[in-house]
Amino acid sequence: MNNFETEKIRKDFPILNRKINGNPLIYLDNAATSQKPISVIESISNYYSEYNSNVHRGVHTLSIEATDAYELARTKIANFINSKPEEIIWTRNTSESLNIVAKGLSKSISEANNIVISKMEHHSNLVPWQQLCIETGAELRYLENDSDGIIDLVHAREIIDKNTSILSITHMSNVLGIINPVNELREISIKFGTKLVIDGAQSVPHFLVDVRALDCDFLCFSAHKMLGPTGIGILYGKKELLEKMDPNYFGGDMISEVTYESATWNDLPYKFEAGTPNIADAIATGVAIDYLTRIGMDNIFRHEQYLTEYTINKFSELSNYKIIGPKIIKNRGGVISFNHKNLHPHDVGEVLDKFGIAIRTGHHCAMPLVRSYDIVAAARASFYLYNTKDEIDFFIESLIEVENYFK
Ligand code: 7TS
Repeated sequence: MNNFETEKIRKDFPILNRKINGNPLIYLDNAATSQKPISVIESISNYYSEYNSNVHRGVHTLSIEATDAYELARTKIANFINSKPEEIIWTRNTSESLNIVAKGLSKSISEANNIVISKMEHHSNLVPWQQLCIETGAELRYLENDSDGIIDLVHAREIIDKNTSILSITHMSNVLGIINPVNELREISIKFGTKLVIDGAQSVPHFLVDVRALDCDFLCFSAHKMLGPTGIGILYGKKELLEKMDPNYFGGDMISEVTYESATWNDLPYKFEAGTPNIADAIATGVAIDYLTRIGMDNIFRHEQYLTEYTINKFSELSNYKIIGPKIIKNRGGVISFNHKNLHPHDVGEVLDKFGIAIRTGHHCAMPLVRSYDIVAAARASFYLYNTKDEIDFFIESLIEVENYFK
């Protein structure tokens, strides 16, 4: 992606015109949430001003329009990840999607089983499995990785066995930026019938994820990290597995027949969508998908890799800052965690904010991973399609200014 296109893209994001503390906003906190293009923002207001109505209920025009738009958005998601619409369930976010899977599979887990995850999981893909193991007596096993985050596949072959019911792994780490070898892990686990769950919160927004090619059983991601609104997430599940899985929530829309004594469940995907859904935000998510598709996921990933490589090279000139994670671009996305050898990351983040630069600092909801580096927090810059090389230059200059600020 050349600079001209990035400049064109930037015009679609009204927030990028903001000044923060007198400086133009440089938004490098995309792993936390992305900014939204005007088409997504307008889609929400258009829904409420033109056709706000409940879905799957009415025979009136507004309800039909709302239902059509809501279901079209589901189809757009399905096409985007190469699945079928009935395999797409709207949730609140990645965290809820993962919790639904963990709860839904709980009946098939016993103390004879083990569940395998990595040591770099976001709490959303760690705590639900930890809780499931506490409830069922199953063993929670961890894949090992080196300090760059590279998973040890020899060790993986040792711990994944015939009792491994679930292998749940983040596609891309929100701390290290590494892209995990999900294909290899699928190959290792497939002969045991292990269910593969992928946390796609950091992958689906940034590169093409094809659930058929990956042969994953579940994929969880959030709209807000991919130009869409907050409050809406996606759970993809293989049809045959979703059909066997119990729903977590009961109520309107998710039933087929109800008597005073019992109830039966609606078809997929509605079995998992109790109550009035987040209609406006689902529709706006479809608009976000349109935007990403128009730019092209390959172009987006290439642009982010270009920015990441450029930033990593620039960091080598900063003697007091150290990157946590791989320093090469292979199998890596646009998330760079780093620390100053003397300054606390929160101080670094606060001074950067004075220059208009937004980064995240903290444990990034991956406390055990961050602690394994003998630190309590890290600073993190994360990129998206609207970031530019000039912004990176200013960011790097500002990191030097941060040092001067505390001198
Ligand atoms: N999994 C990964 C890999 C994530 O990065 C996040 C959010 C989640 C799950 C949870 O997503 P949610 O939409 O349910 O909150 N990660 C971050 C982050 O890195 N900074 O803020 C949120």
